Amino acid sequence: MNRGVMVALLALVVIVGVFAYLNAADGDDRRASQREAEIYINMDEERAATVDLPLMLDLKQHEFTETLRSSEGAPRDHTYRGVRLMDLFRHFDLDLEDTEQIVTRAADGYTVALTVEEVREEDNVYVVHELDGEPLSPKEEGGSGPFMVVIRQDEFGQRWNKYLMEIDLR
Ligand SMILES: Nc1nc2c(c(=O)[nH]1)N[C@H]1C(S)=C(S)[C@@H](COP(=O)(O)O)O[C@H]1N2
Ligand SMILES: [Mo]
Repeated sequence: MNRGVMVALLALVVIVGVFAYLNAADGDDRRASQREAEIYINMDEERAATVDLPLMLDLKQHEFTETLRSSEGAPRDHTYRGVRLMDLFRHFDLDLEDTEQIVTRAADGYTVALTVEEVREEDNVYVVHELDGEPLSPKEEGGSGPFMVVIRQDEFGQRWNKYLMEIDLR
């Protein structure tokens, strides 16, 4: 191998290394901001539970792939990781007997109403915290997190709720 090629290869290795390092640091930042984040669950207009990442990680994790049809480019497959919304309610012994509607609300005011039947479905409504193996980054960093509601049966994602902050049981 001649000297020029060696130097070029070395430079490449260093550049790739620096990017890998910066990327890992980004991931740490995202995890840190996610660790501060909380979701409130309200029942009959009163705070019934507070959900954070450690609590979520204690519940059964689910991973699945969906096609994201974003306004910002071509459709792409992404892998999401999170918990069933129903498992969160179960964890806090929130019984949905008298609940007519489940309303999720986001930091930007986006509001999505779900039926109890939808939430009870086996493989439909999730609160996700990871996208393609990385923590979801917050809105300020151009992400859809720190947490997002994914409704698998909503093919076009209009009812997915990015930047999830609150869930009302009514
Ligand atoms: N919090 C919040 N979630 C949201 C939206 C939004 O404006 N705010 N837009 C919805 C719509 S209409 C779509 S198609 C998907 C993807 O939106 P994007 O293309 O703006 O990422 O997110 C959904 N969830
Ligand atoms: Mo949309």
